[in-house]
Amino acid sequence: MRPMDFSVTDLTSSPPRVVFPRAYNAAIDLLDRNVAEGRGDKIAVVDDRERISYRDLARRTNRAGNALRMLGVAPEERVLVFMLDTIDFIATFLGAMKIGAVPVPVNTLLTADDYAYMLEDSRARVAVVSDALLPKIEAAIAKCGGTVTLVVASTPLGGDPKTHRMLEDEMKNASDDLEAAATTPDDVAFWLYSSGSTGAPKGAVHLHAHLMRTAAYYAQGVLGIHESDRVYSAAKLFFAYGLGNALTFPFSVGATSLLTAERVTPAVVARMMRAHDPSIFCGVPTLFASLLASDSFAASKSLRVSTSAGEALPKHVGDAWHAKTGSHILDGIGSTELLHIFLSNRPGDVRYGTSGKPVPGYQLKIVDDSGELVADGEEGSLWVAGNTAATMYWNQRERSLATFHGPWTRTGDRYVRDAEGYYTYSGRADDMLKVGGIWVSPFEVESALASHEAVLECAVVGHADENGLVKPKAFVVLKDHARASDSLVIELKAFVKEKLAPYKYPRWIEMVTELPKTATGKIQRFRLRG
Ligand code: 3UK
Repeated sequence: MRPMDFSVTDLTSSPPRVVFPRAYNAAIDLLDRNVAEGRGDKIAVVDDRERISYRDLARRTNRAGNALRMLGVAPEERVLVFMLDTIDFIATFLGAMKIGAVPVPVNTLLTADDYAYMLEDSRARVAVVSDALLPKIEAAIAKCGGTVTLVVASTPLGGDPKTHRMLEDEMKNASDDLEAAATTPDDVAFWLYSSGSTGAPKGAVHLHAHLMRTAAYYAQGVLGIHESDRVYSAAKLFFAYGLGNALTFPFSVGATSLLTAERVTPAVVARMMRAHDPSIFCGVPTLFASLLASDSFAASKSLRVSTSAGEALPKHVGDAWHAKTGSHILDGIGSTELLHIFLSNRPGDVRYGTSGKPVPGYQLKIVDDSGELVADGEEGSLWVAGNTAATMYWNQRERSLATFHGPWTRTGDRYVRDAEGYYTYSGRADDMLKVGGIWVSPFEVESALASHEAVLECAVVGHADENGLVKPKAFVVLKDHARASDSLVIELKAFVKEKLAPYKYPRWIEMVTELPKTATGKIQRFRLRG
């Protein structure tokens, strides 16, 4: 039995359905199907260096799959994908899946300690790494003493590949014909790491069937993506949000994905808009706010809709974007666990300040502490059921049991539904912060700060900036309060930036002589918020 057939999406049934053949490989469904259906010459992806058709991308993916096989990657083994947004990222990701292996894309902004953990936890056989990121992975390998095989992919951003194997060479020597592994819709396809408030990152395990289902439910059902769309996702491919936006969704209908390896800035977004005229733009709230604040910004001529996720989109940002561009931003909430957006605004039904209504294909409930449904207008914990939920966190039984309960997944978010059925976000149940759409654990920032010689103790909480978007704020008690000064504040910020992913540093530091504590000595964070 070889996976040759494609899935069939039925959006007219309620809820929408995707039917899978038993022999199924998502890489074939996302790529080869476009060639089989006559879209072989259509441009699948444009990156900083080239534009590639579906036919050529299918071939390059086969080469990447064969190269990984030749490097000794067996079905079910993990391949760490530590890459910037390029055509090679996509060929590596889908090539690994096509041979039945399990690609694990990772956030490119983390520290060597994080990558050392992910290499050990995943037992990755091969790591494919963009040249510009090589020093970080070398530092990680030195820490964990792993035996992973490194393969370096060149990017326009450069970086010295040293004497490592090059992906380009490995692919040159590989056949562009590849027989897919005999997988099923329920086989493990890829993992995505997500961070919790304490403890190590959790590898959320996703299946082959999950990709097309997210495309059917959200991208086709809500966004109405079609073949003639050009999608630019400022959210990168390593993020579940970006992976859906820039790979799954456009490939599910034979549309075009626009990529850049460059770090997202308003200037880069402006250039992408000018150069490629996307019809769909995907960002996070902080980016929409900074685009609106930059004088030179103009949306692309063809822009018909934008999406926002990662954290709640402030109402005034949505209103200002609509006034400026004439098109709407659809705010929707998704998660690494559910893979993509399960609650969203939709075209023709946008209510800024809310997350909209459930995406058809998902069931939602808001419950109190005893698990009873709360009345409309009352706040409770949001749970979601849908067949795109991760099967577990890899090697984390306790944390899996706390999150995945049969068909239901606990989101950890607090929500209120109004009488008309719109859902409004009202905060996290834990201490986790979303900064620029990416998780930050206050505990991690605290331990970084506490490792500075001047610091006695500290507490980190979320604090809203001028746009109503949350950033870390630190309250610091110094060993010697007389040392409190502006220059020490600057030094502490730089110190944290050096130790952690830069987006995690505290934007404000307040020097205090003591922290509010309970009788038992526990810091009372709620007294520091606000
Ligand atoms: C928060 C939101 C309010 C919320 C994601 C789209 O963000 C994604 O995944 P993560 O695992 O984080 C999930 C958590 O982020 N959140 C996300 N979107 C919103 N809060 N309004 C929103 N619109 O706490 C959620 O539990 O990093 C987003 C698609 C795929 C994703 N993985």
